[in-house]
Amino acid sequence: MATTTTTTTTALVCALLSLLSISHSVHGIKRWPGGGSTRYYDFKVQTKRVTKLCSSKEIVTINEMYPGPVVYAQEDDRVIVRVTNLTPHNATIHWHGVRQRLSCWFDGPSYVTQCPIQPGQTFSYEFTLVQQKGTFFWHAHFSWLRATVYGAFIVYPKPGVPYPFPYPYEEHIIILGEYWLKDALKLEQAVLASGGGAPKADAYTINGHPGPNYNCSANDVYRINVVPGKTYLLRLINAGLNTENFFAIANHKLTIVEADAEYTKALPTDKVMLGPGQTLNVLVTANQPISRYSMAVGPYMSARNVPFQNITSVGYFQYLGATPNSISLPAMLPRFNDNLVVKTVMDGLRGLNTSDVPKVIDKNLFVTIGVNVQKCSRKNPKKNCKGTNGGVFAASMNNISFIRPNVSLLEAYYRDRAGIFTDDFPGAPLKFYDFVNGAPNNAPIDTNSMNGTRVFVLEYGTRVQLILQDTGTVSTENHPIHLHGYSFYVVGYGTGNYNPDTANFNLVDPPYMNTIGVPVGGWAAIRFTADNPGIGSGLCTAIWRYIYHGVCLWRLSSRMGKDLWRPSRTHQLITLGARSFVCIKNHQKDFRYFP
Ligand SMILES: [Cu+2]
Repeated sequence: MATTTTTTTTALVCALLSLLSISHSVHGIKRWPGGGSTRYYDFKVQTKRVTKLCSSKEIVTINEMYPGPVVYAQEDDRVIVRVTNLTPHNATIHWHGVRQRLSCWFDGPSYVTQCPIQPGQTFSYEFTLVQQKGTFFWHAHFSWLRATVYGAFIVYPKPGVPYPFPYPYEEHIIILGEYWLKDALKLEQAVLASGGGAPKADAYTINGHPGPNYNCSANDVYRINVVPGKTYLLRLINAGLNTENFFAIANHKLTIVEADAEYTKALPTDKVMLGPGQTLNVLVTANQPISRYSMAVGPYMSARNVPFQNITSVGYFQYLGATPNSISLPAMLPRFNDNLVVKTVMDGLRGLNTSDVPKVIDKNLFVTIGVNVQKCSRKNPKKNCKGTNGGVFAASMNNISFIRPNVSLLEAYYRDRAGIFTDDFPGAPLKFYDFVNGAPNNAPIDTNSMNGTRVFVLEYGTRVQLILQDTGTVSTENHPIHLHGYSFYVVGYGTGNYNPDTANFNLVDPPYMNTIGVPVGGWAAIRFTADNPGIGSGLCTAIWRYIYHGVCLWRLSSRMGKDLWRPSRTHQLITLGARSFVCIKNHQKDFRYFP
């Protein structure tokens, strides 16, 4: 079991305080907090045998729990999680949505901010939840380990600070996931070897339970018992690997009050869509006749010709006094390709605390996202060419596919090691064309992307607008795009190619999010102020099904001074780094993406 204790700490990094002069804003940092309390957790990465869907297998878990232990904290708390890796696989943990103010060393993406925690090693994550509260989650950030290594991360407001909505009678965590009968890491190896797409999940799950629509799962069902008349807060988290999902409860309205751990204006709806990495808090009032109602999770698949699981995962929303084992009333989920439902909910979503939306922009970035097909080459022998037209799938941003280095990029930057990455990620596509209907090179024949480990440099304090444009090289698709180190205002989105003359922006009350589903065949505009030094990444949370990741890295200019975000007082990273600045090569389970 996870253990947690609370102690008061002194400000560990107060020495840094005087160096910071960041003006007060709603979402900005006022001053460096020492953390109200410190929460300690002990995570053991270990395997566990589970039986699901008529068969059993070993899965990787934290503390033999699936989903993993819930991390609880309060706004401005310090969180310390010691992770001990007892498996033969490399591992890291990412704290999804935590902005990691000056603590990017502990963000978790392997090969970006740290080397993986190798078998037998221990690594402690330490960070402060600076002005952050709400529903977060954590997950493994190494390969497909995150298929089973994930859990909720709940941050409450400070004592005495109320929610901006009526206090619920109870709250429940609902984590959506995907489950494969085969070993997730072996599946990933097979996908990498084939150059094609990933096989569909064998089941969707709610808190690890597939529900009665799947074989052998009549009793493998998540249920919530509710008292008639009471209002419940559901903390919805999509921890799935590849699939965007709809969620609905039969006959019940959901009122969205928080998205990606930031309050929203209350938005009533019948159903919601969550891409991998998105979280939503919804209120549900048990105001229907006493019965058992289905909570349903089904796919949202906007791309063409991609195989996906179409069996709905069901849990029970069961009233006290309902006949046990009664049939549950079915929930109405949208059709798998219902883009309008997704747009309608997004249209209604409004931020609650939005007084610091950047109105003036210093830097306008334009990044295309999508999937390319690269030609088979000497490096991609024939058997690896199961993508469209005998090629190899490669996700890209601005037509550049990310090559994973064998070192931690953050350490490479911190130690001024040359030759690991280049500072030339382009702020706009090298070529403008009909992104939605065309191809990047000689349409439609040449669909190659370039490969590289390229970083975009932002000056500290830059007010950034980033236009994310979906491309249709293989197929247009809704891409959930996530930034590390920042939340951002979603100021606009639309269909087709982005056109600044016709684009409509909301600079008054846009939602403040960390993951945005860029509309299928369309674009989204996000704004943020670059005030969190380090190296972060912008990535598609659902694009793991392709061999190359679409990743765009940013770093802030070193003018900020590296002292501000040096490794923690424990010097753990320095020590670990001295040994493993070059992350261990060819570990038996750590296959590399590129030979
Ligand atoms: Cu994240």
